[in-house]
Amino acid sequence: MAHVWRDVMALLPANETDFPLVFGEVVEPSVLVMLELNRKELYASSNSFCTEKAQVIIDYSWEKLNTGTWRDVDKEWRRVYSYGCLFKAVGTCQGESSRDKVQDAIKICDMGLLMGASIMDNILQRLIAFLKNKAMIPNKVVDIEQPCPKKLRKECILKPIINPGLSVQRVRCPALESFRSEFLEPKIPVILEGIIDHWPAFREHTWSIEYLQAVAGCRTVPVELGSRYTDEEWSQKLLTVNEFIDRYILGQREAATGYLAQHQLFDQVPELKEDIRIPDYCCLGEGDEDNITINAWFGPGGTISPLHQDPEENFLAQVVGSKYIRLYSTEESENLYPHQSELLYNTSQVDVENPDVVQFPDFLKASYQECVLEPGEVLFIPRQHWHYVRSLELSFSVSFWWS
Ligand SMILES: O=C(O)CCC(=O)C(=O)O
Repeated sequence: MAHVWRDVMALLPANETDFPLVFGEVVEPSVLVMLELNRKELYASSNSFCTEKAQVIIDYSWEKLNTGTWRDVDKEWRRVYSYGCLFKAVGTCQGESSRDKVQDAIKICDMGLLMGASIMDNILQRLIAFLKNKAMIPNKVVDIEQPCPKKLRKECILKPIINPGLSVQRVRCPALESFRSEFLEPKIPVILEGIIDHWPAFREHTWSIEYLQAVAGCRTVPVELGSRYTDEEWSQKLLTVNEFIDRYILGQREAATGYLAQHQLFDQVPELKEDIRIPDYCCLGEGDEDNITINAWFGPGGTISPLHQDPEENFLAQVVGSKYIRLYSTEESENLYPHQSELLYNTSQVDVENPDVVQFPDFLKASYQECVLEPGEVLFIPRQHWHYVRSLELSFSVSFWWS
């Protein structure tokens, strides 16, 4: 593979003077000196940049990012961390560029995007775009339509029979005003049909394992491991999308469940964001588009999100596969036995489809609605409405949290 160093340097300011290193007072002078040293070396002698100093910056700021609660971490430290990642990623691209080196550099940039803050006109994202396209990271090709029977985990889709008396109603493209008066204001869940058919995710770029590998295979993302986040053994791990697909979708670790459930995926992978659209109905909220949180939920059949509630209105859009969903209104909260701990107070202790009725006797008194959400459908979950979700097969959904 060709050298990429010169092209990578071309993404950076032309000289040291134009390379910004400006931080608030919280960043100690010694850290600034280290950052300046990195910058100096980057421009001083081409192709002999040493990544060790960059690692010092990463390690030092990592400590700051992991002290106290995340919301109290000063954004300046997140910027310092991103600079450390930038220096290290650029340094990694020196010399003959092997695929492994390029993959390492992309991973370092992803860490900066996940844990750091935006710097220099989103240079980490631009560097990844260059490395992915120009350095041509190979994408494995697996056709979801013609899976290799030995590898793809056998999915047995037993769709629950929905009791018509309990089923969530469906409406086709309601007018904004009728959605507001009939569902949003009275807090009534509804499945909206026909409102996302135009998404490129269903047309030009049909979402499939193959497509995901092509646009995001080499990207590092946090993955949830364990059947549900309330379990003791539940954990999070950083994996590339390809690793996640190999291990948890194509079934090499049959016993374990992995879920790519995260709000940063669409910022990290702009190609995926271009395949979806914010539903028009979100304009009924008070915030602007920047305040809408867009979450990705990608995982194998059997992935469960335990019964919980969220503080915002939600449009859960189903793109690939189907999901069984149970909904309880806030009036039922007492019968749902929320966890006592501050961290999980919005999550029920009850295993919805297999409840322990001795420990949680009132659970059976709670009235609910249910549905199987199919591709192309969007479920409106009113703010604070309790929801339980189980994927019935390989599934990719997108949710929009808005207020
Ligand atoms: O699809 C899922 O597994 C969970 C979705 C969810 O909880 C949400 O969108 O708030």
